[in-house]
Amino acid sequence: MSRQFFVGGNFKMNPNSVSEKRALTELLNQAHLDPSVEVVVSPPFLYLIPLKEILRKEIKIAAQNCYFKDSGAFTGEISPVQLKDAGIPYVILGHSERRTLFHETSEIVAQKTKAALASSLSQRETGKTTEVCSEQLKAVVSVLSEADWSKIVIAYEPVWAIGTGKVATSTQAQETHADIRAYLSSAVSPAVAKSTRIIYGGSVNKGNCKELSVQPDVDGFLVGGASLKPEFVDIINATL
Ligand code: G2H
Repeated sequence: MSRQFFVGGNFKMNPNSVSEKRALTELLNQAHLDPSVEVVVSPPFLYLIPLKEILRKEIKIAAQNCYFKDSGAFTGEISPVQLKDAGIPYVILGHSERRTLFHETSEIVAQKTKAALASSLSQRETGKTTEVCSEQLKAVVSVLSEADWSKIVIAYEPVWAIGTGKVATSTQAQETHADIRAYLSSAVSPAVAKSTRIIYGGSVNKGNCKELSVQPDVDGFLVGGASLKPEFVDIINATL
């Protein structure tokens, strides 16, 4: 089964002004984007609906977080049910910034992933990459059935490459992606391993995206800083 190339723009806590937001929207609306790529942008909560309304329809929108309860007294949180109701088909869960700055554990991420799926929403220098990936995936695997995986895209982001300008080499990325796929094969099933998209994140830019995109187990990107710039279009079109 061939996996559709996926490019996500993780805007994080940006942009900071309406004019920046407008410029970004115009850029994406006017650019030629490879129609075979699934493009998803993830702005802060405040801009989810406005962006959904003004962006061209083939670009999907993702939230950057959600809680694992449907509703209730959880000040400052948003539920997967609310995202679904607003027509937001994706949510980024388990980003390392959430884990580090907001103390989200793998168990919390697993609970959130399970809750998001129930609503039908659609680490190398230390030598611990495989261990960290397995620990984080294990928590998710333990709460999901085989059927749920069609709605999941896994992002591998080495923490040392996030916003640092330091990108994994294509060989490093390929090795880790292959390891993650092998883990899925043994922990879930070979079919799920074959069909699940595993994307790379961490200082992706227009200079390094092409080489990464040709690696057999790299199925797309999660782009931070560069998703706020015109080069995001080059990254979306990396495989053209
Ligand atoms: C990693 C990535 C997007 P950046 O967090 O999630 O950000 O491309 O800025 O390293």
